[in-house]
Amino acid sequence: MSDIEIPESHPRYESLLTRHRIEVGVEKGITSRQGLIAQGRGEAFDYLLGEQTIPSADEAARAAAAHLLLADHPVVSVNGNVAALCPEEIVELAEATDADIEVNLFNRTDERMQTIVDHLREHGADEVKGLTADGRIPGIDHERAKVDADGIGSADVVVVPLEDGDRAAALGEMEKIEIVVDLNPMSRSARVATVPIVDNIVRAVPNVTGHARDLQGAARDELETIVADFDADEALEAAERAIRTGGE
Ligand code: PTJ
Repeated sequence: MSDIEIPESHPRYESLLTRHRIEVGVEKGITSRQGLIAQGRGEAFDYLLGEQTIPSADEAARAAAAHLLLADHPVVSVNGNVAALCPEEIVELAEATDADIEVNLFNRTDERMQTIVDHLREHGADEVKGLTADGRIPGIDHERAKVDADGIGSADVVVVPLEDGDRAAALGEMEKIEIVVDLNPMSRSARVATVPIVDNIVRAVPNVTGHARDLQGAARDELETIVADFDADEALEAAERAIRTGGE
């Protein structure tokens, strides 16, 4: 199954390709089997959004880029779905924003951690954090709480794509600026985010990178204005409206 060819002319080419990447991720031990279910949930929302980046998600991506450029210590968190879907794009985002990359898993095992770290290195990452696990996110149970003290533990801005609600809330309690990528605007993660990007991770990550490159030379006060002008509640409402109207 993992070596099927999907013709580019297929009307659902992008969606099928994304599914295929997740399947390969499971076969390689990168993605958890639960990751398949998570992908299915995401796809349902993506379908309702018209499988496109809606304008409010683009604004959120710009605000996310501004936050990352203003940050002292930004970190991009990577789980098994993200590693399978867009490893190169994550490396490019980290390069464009001078961010660390840290593997942080919901279903954590040492073997999966190492497989994902190696996979990201094969896709161009120099340093990947997450294996030291000498820090904790307070308020959640043991395995899911593990982070690197000099990574997510001490980050001021964290990108958490496809995060579970508990951990997103706990990271928020740590006073970190959280950029969440989640296709479900009603999910707890999207609701606790400083910047919720309601878009498919495969579109959102390169979009944030593009905005970061555009804003690279911008003055600090311009970046601060972009951040201040972004309204998370408005972005979530716009996404819910788009879902009701089929992405219009
Ligand atoms: O690799 P691990 O062990 O860290 O586990 C990762 C998963 C994703 C399995 C774990 O975090 C999990 O169970 O997540 P949930 O609670 O199912 O939440 C996943 C959220 O991501 C849901 O709200 C989905 O709508 C959303 N989602 C799924 N696929 C995508 C997505 N959002 C953006 N892009 C996607 N491709």
